[in-house]
Amino acid sequence: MRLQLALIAGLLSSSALAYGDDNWGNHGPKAKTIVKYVTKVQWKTKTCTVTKIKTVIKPGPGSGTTKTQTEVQTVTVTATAAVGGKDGDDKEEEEEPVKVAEKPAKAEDDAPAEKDEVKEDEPKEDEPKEDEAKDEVKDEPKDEPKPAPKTHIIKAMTDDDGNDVFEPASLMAATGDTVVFEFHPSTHSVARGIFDKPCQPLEKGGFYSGFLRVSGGAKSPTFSIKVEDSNPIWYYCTVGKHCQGGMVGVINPGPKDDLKAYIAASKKAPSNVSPKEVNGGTVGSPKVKRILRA
Ligand SMILES: [Cu+2]
Repeated sequence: MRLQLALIAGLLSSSALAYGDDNWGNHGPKAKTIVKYVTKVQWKTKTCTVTKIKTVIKPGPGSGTTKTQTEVQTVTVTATAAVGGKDGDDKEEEEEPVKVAEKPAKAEDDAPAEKDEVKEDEPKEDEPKEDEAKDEVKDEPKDEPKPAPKTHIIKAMTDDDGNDVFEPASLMAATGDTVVFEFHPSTHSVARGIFDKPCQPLEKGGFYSGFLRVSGGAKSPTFSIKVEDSNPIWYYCTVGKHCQGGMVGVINPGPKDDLKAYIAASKKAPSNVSPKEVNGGTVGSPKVKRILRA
């Protein structure tokens, strides 16, 4: 294209504007003629403008004076209209790389945007994030089992050595968990106690199953309680001297809580006190006769 316009400029300068010379008239032998061609090429519009400025200087009427005549002729040609052909096209193609070169520059500027677009295309990669989200959702159910109540079983029983015991005597349970006291022969109970006052019931917020008498081979009755918090739950059997005999236990003992100390203190308890009412739990076998002792 540039060469195309340059050729046009040359042609116009040499021939297209030359016709004006014939119409200029006679200027006399002493006349001086100056011809200038100003060529302007506008690449954007692909036009070439050639301006012919012809100036004639000749002697004036008086000596020492001159008369100047100036003529301006302008011809504007659009390259595409003036010259076609494969060469021109090829040159245009040659010029395109320049534009292409500009495009990469823009491409660089747009590069982040393209990256963003890539990111937009990457929702496929974001899908894993969704998967992660799903995993998080999956994790939530994993967390849900925490509040989901677990059931712990503590057997109130007489061991092989004839000792009345809770088995296990110590366990950890989360808030919301259920602890099921399972009663085995012959007769036992469970009441929430106080660490500092062994074999005595906790008056408020406690529980008591009543006496549950079980014969051999019968289905074990149960007494279920819910763990309301993480505080230690001390408990004991209120039957006879079972508490003094060491039939005590604890749920969620603290690091400084000592079941052995509770057992030792219970042995010295002057009395084994039963709560006045069955409370604070659920008896699992209504058919079993509960005996309430004041
Ligand atoms: Cu007992």
